[in-house]
Amino acid sequence: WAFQTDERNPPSLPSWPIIGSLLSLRSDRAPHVFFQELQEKYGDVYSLMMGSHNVIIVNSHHYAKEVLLKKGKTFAGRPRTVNILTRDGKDNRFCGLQLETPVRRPHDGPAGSGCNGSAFSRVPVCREASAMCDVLEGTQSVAVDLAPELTRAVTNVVCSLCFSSSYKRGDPEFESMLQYSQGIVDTVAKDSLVDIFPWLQIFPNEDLRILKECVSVRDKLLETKYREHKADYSDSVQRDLLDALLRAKRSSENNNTSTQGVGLTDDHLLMTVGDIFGAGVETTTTVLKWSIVYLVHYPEVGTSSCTDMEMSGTGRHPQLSDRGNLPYLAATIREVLRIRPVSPLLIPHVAVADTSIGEYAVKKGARVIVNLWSLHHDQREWKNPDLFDPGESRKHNPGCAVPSASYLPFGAGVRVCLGEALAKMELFLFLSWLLHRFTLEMPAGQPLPSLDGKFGVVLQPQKFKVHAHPRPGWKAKRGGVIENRDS
Ligand code: PLO
Repeated sequence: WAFQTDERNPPSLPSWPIIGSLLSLRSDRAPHVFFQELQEKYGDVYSLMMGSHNVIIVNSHHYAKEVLLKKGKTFAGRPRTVNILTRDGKDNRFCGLQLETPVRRPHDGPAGSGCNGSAFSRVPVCREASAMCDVLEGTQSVAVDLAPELTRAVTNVVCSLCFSSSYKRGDPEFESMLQYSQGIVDTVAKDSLVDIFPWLQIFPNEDLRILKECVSVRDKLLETKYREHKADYSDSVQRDLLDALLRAKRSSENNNTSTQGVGLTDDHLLMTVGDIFGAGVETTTTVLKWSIVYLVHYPEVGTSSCTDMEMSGTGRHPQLSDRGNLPYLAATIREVLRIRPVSPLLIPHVAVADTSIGEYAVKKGARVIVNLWSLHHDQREWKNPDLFDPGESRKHNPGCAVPSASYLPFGAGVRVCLGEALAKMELFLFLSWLLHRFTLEMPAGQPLPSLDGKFGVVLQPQKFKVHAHPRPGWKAKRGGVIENRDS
């Protein structure tokens, strides 16, 4: 007894030198599902070795909140595994360390512009939603893959925030962006393999080659945008995020006492804007795709959302101010984010000091993976967690934004998603516009799209085609004003 300390190590998977717990980690399942299965045997918190790294997997919300909120700063470190993508962590969110001075969120509006949350009014989501619906109307009930148009709409929102630019249909730069981005999403998560076998970085394999190639295409695109911005930059106007970062860089150069000698380099700036751009596109697009998957699986959900709209008496297209009037659609979006979280393992955290999670000791340098999938599918917290049920999730906690404590689609704490507010606004507007103008249906004889995700750095649905039938009562009049022909 005399030797027993209060804190003990978490239950651990068997592990061997060099390969770590690799032999126990062989599974056909996606990592988040497999980690949830291991929870039955090892409990809510357990540890394993990835090569020489001690990794702690957290599978319940009590412990997750300790990591993200209560001890958020102690667990705010990031592994340097995405260094190819971020030029050795020179972004400040995804991989790099938190800056001491809070960085303005993009939706706060450009620094010094005096904008607050209402800067949203300047984000052209409705313009993009309308353009997307027009394109879909042109498909004349031929089954189409909605993904490219959804991606273009979301990309244009982020593009106008970051670079004040947008892409037309068929723009070759957009096509190349689609391609490199998919390449990065598919390969970057596999860097956990690089963690296990660090020499993979030295002896390039196929994935690493794809990743490097895609990153170099991306970097060229970012560098061009940067060059163009520098060429016509002016201190008096701030068009977008890139201008705001440029201004911050210039003022830190003029006033180098504030920056502890580190300064903002070109790389920092490029990687920061690259993260925001990449995250802004891939995440929101993925949630929209999942929403459509679930809407075709559960057509009654779309009908109920539309009933909401009709009830709220909108003889026009939905606007942001309608958000409070469409509770069923809001519940649907929440349920999609629960059942298919974009980032089921969030991004690994690293303990920056010796600490603990619950009753377990955690050493400095340990990696901590919060398994959001386990939180969102926890039998103790959710009735039938594998069932898509916006109605049920709403009943849990009526009128409340958060349906259960075991729900963190955007993470929490110092590393919380930077784009949460923007994402929620886009999801609401894009989906309400889509449902307002179309009914979505599978082509006759086609099986429903798979509910299994494709695991990558984001959990994406597989490709599928749907019919977008224009709703009979609605017709766009010139000038973007919409009327209900039946009324
Ligand atoms: C998506 C592909 C882009 O080309 C590069 C990129 C940058 C930031 C990443 C993002 C990708 C995927 C989603 C990530 C985001 C940072 C935060 C976000 C990981 C790889 C999530 C879901 O946490």
